Amino acid sequence: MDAYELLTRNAEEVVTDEEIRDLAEDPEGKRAYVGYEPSGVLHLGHLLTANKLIDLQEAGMDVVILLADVHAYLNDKGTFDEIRETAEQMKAQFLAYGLDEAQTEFVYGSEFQLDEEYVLDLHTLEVDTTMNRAQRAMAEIQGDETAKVSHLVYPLMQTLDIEYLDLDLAVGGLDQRKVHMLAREKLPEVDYVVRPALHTPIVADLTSGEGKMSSSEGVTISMEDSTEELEEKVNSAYCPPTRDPEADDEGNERENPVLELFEYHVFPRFDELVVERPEKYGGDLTYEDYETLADDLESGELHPADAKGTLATYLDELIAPGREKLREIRG
Ligand code: NAL
Repeated sequence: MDAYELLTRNAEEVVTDEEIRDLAEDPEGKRAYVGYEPSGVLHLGHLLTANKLIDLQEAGMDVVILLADVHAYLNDKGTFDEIRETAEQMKAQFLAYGLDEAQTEFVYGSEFQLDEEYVLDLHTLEVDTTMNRAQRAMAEIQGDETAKVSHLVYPLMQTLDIEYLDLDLAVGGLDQRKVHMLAREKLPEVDYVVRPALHTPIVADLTSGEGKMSSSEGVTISMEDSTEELEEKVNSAYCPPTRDPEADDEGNERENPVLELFEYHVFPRFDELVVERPEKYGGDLTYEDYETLADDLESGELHPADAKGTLATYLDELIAPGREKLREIRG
């Protein structure tokens, strides 16, 4: 796979394609950047961006993971000490998941976001940005709660981070796109350079095939799940046998969470999947690419129950090292 393909596969959007092509010309040692509000346990939402980070590392890029402790604090996620502790656990789980330790740098937001120069730059952006503009940028991250002043500062800080960490590429879920657009608009106004952004899709909730899969809303799978819990969640996942004609509106071909998990979580990490079936049901099936598996599910060649069993097996293999790590940490 060439560098451009590694950078862009499974991405929902790149801004802009031309800038990403430039980056793909010489990715060696370039810095990609993702930020997460620390939380104790990684779930599939985190792992989807992590898969992209692994692609980028394979293309030769270095990865900076911002443990966004100040952002989590602004978003009311706990006391500073609590947030710090969950960040340490998060770090261990990312490495266990398969990020290359030599190509990964972890940075706490509070290491630089409280410096005088940063704070003054932040105030400049505050002067320069209407409340309405900041609030719009934050809408998808914040959810439904009433906006606080901290929610307006949050996207401005995220904008500034892209400059302060000296990045070549900002990566995030599609829910981060408005903040990245704000950054593209505002950074030049304070004489900083615009960087390209890459957005991963938001995978549907496991049970409904709609909405955002995260730890707080809907059913997801996390590093905390036992093999049995994982199997149970996958087995009760929504898995319509045919294409949903209305799913196209969202830019999503099939809103089938089982297929989405194969596409975004399993195929990127395994060269080949084996669906084990008894001889009387046709024997084992082997898949090297997602499209063939999806077509077989839709044509009836692959039964949803067999697809789910296989999915659970591979997901379990992916989360097993992180699950072990968590057990170790928690004792
Ligand atoms: C992501 C987050 C916080 C700060 C960032 C700074 C630069 C780039 C990405 C960042 C967390 C993210 C979330 N807003 O919703 O989890």
